[in-house]
Amino acid sequence: MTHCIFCQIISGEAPADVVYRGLGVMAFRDTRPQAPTHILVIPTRHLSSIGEMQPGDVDLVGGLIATAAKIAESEGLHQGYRLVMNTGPQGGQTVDHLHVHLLGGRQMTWPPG
Ligand code: DGP
Repeated sequence: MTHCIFCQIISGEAPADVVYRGLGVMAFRDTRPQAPTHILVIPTRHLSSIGEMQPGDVDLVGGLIATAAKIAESEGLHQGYRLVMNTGPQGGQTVDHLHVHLLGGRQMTWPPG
């Protein structure tokens, strides 16, 4: 059994509120939501972080962003939303499986914490 919680969600070993499944991409609701809509968009192939990206992964990451935009539309986030990719400990990454946070449903502030 893999120790990666997101890989466990992909395989069905761990539960999740899944909102989207596509070719090489999956999205589910965050269990610690920071906004009314908080969805994680992940690749189904394990990749630790943006820092581990290889040149051949550019399309994969582009696909995550395109998927997040599609989900934002289906979630009714017409007023806008925020995409976040925390990378490494100082970037606030706590799960070492690359993911895009899709946050929406409230006014976002800047700078982020
Ligand atoms: P980050 O801190 O950027 O690595 O984001 C990881 C997010 O993953 C964090 O917002 C909480 C969420 N999370 C952690 N464990 C689980 C889980 O088992 N299920 C779901 N749905 N989300 C999780």
